[in-house]
Amino acid sequence: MTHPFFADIAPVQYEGPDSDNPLAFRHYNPDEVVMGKRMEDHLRFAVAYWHSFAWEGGDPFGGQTFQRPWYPQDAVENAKVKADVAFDMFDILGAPYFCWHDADIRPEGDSFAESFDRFQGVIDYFEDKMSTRKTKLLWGTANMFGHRRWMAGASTNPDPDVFAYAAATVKMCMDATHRLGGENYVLWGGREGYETLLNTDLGQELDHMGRFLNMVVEYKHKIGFKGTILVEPKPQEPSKHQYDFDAATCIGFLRKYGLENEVKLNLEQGHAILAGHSFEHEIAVATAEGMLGSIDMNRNDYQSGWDTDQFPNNVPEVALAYYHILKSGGFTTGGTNFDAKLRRQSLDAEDLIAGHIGGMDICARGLKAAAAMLEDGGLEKALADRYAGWATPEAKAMLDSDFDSIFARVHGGEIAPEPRSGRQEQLENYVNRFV
Ligand code: XLS
Ligand code: NI
Ligand code: NI
Repeated sequence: MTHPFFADIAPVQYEGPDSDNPLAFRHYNPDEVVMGKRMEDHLRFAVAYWHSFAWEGGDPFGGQTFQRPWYPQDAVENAKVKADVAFDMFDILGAPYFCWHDADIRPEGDSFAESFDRFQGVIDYFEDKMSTRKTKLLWGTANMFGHRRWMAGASTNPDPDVFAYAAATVKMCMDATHRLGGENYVLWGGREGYETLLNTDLGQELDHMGRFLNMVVEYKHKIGFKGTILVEPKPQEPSKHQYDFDAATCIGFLRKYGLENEVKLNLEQGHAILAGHSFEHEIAVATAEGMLGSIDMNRNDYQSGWDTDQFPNNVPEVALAYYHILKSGGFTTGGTNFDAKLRRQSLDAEDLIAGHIGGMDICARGLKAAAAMLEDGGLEKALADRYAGWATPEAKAMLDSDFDSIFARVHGGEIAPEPRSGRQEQLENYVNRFV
C-alpha cells in the first residue's frame, strides 16, 4: 500500500460461492482452469482509469459528489497521488490490466507542449510502478472529446488544425502505449459524427477519418508496435450520430478504407444496447468477420436511453457474450475492460472495490456457464442439425450452379421445402440449465 486511501482493505481473495464476505470473490478464482486455460488468462480483466479515478460523480444536473485525496485533478502534483491509489487498487483486486486516456492521468496544460510534458511525467511514473507491480497495460487511448477544441470532432473536424492536433495527440498516446508494453491501442470516436447534417459534409468527414486511421496503422508499423489497433463502436452520445455506429458499420468502414486486416473492434455492452442490439449480436457480427479484438464490459440501463456504464450484473447476458467469445477461440491481445463506474451516491473507497468484485464475479460465472455449454455441445449440435442440409453434396453444388439449373430442379418437383421447428424455447430452456 503506498497511500492510506484503501488502507483498511485487504487484497481480495477467492473464498468460494458460500462465502458471505462482501469483499471476497465467490466465483472469480484466477487459477481455476476452465477449458484448459486459467480463468485470469481467459478473462484478462482491466480497470478503467477514467471511471474509477478521473470521474468525480457528476451528471448533467449536478457536479462532483466524490471527495478524493487526488482532487483537485488540475493540480499537477495530484496526478501522482491518483496513480498511487490506482496501483493500490490494482493490487487489491489482483487486476492483471488497466487502461487510460491521456486526459485521465494528467491535467491539461496551457499548450500542447505543456500537456505533453505532464503526460510524459505520469508515463514515467507508471513505468516505474509497472516495473515492480503485476498490472500491465491492456490499452491506451486519447480523449479527443472532452476539451472544447474537439467539439466538432477530432479527425472529422472541419478545421484541419484540429485534425493536426488529433494526430499529434494520438502519436503521443501510441508512443506511451508502446513504451508501457500495451497490448492494444483503442480509438473511440467520441465526437467523430455530427450534430446536424445542415453543417456537415458527411462524405468528406468519413474520408478524413479513414485517412486518419490509416495514419494510425502506418505509425504503428513505423514504431514497431505489435499490439492491436481497435475501434470502438457506439451509435450516439455525445454526438447525435456517430460514424462508428455499431460493429457492422465499423466493419464496412474498415473495408472501404482498406483496414480490414489491420484493425479490430473493441465492443462495449452499453453501446450495443444503445444501437438497439444485444451484446452477443455485436460479438457474433465481429467474430463472423474475424474482427473481435476486445470488450468493454459494463451494462446499460434498458430504460434510460443514454450510456449509464454500470458494472455488469446479469449472468445470462454475460454468459452468452462469453459463449461467442470462447466459440471464436477467446481473446488474443484483447481482454475484459470494466468501462463501468459507480453510481454517484457510492462515495466510499469500499464501493470502488465492491463494484469491481461484483463485475469480476459476474464475468467469472458467465465464463464458466459459457464453457459448460460449449463442453456439453448442445447448442453446437442444434446448430449442426439445423444446417445439416447444407452439408450434402447437392446443396454445396447448388452454390456453384446458377438460377436456370436450380429452377429446373424446383420446377421438376425434385425440391419441395418442408418447414422445420426453430426450437427457440427448447434452446432457451437449454441455456437456462447452465446459467
Ligand atoms: C465512451 C467510451 C469510452 C471508450 C474509451 O462511451 O466507452 O469510455 O471506451 O474512449
Ligand atoms: Ni461507453
Ligand atoms: Ni468504452
